[in-house]
Amino acid sequence: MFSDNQLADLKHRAIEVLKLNNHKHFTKPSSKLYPHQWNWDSAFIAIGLSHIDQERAQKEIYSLLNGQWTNGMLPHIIYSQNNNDYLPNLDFWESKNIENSPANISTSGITQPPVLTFAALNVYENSKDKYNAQKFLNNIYPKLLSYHRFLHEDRDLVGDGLICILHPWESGLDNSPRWDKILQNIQSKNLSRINRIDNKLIAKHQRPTDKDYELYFFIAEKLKAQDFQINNFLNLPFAVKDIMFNSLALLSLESLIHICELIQQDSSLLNKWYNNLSNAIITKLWSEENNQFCDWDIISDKVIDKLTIANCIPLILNTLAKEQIESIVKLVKKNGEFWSETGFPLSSISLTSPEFNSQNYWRGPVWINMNWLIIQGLEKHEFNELAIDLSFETIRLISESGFYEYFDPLTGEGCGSQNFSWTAALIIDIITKLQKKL
Ligand code: 9WN
Repeated sequence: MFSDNQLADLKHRAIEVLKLNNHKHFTKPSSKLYPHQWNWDSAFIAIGLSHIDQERAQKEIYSLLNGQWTNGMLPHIIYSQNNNDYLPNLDFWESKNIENSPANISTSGITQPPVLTFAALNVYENSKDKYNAQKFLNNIYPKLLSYHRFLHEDRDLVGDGLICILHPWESGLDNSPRWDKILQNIQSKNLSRINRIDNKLIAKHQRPTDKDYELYFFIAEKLKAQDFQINNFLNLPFAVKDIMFNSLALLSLESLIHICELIQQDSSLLNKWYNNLSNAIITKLWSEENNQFCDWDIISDKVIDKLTIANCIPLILNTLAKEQIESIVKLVKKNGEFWSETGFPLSSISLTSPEFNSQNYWRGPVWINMNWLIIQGLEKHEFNELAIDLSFETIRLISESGFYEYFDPLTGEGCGSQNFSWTAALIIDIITKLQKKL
């Protein structure tokens, strides 16, 4: 379907995108729309970089960990100084006033999906200079451990082993319809109008609405008012056991246990977290009624039963029952819920869902990190042919449309920002692995 030269050329163009977005010790998600360092973006970016420049991949992770708080929290944004072209800007979070935050770095006060530890292990595995990579793992291990302690202790709000997110931005899939009901139920007279920058750079219909933004700021203000420390979750406007976030935390924990073996550290505490989280995902986030994994809203104490690609991300786990694997594979294959006969896979929500909108952010478009995670899951459970088909369709989409942030699943049209870093980074990973196989 693609010649060796075509694959090499696309990879070369992807490397150029990462060069373009390189900023000192990290890579911006895109140069204008997202001019700072983002948490899970950097993890995906480091995976791509690990195939082409080990030193830079390691730097990307060191830079992210520099923003870590003393309670282990890894912020969703680490701000570059002197750039006020993004909202919320660094002053919004007032993180400098908070004891836990790093002294000379401005960060947000919330986190993002935990892909970092998985990425760090990938960087080690893809490295040429193993001596240096081992040193890198030794250096970052205490920070990774404290990060996971934060997730498994501070964020296990109910005490059942599952991790809670406190803001739609923490999900990474900000305006996913999974959050609609919770956001609709927030009754407040204190919503302030936000003078947005994002929708002046990108077509309005491709971004979240003004109302979404008002609610995002309102929820963040509430968290800020309590210094991002949670005493009573019932007072929070938003608190969810997010199925994708928990699956990524388990994947990352598995990587941390592996890192422990590599650098000869004791992993007994990690094994305890692992067993708790793994059992809790399988027993508490699997809905027999819907025959799918679901999120849980802890404030209303109710299941969230939307069907989105996030509900399929548990496929990356080792610990699923055969029926659970089969039900996800049925959803993600061609002519399933996310891949139409004539379109491009995988849409971010079910193509038949009433909320489906082919160009609006996380409410329909294809995102390359979602495809990439599903490819990892398919390979893990040996659906190799389907993994290769999805890999080639992802390559086709980018080679026809460019390195966009997201894509219309019906037409392939690129949406959001151009020259988006994780699109480039993950296609480097996909192509490199295909080149080894073919
Ligand atoms: C808010 C940077 C980030 C991604 C998120 C994506 C988008 C930010 C925004 O961009 O979110 O964090 O301003 O919309 O939803 O997943 O990490 O690429």
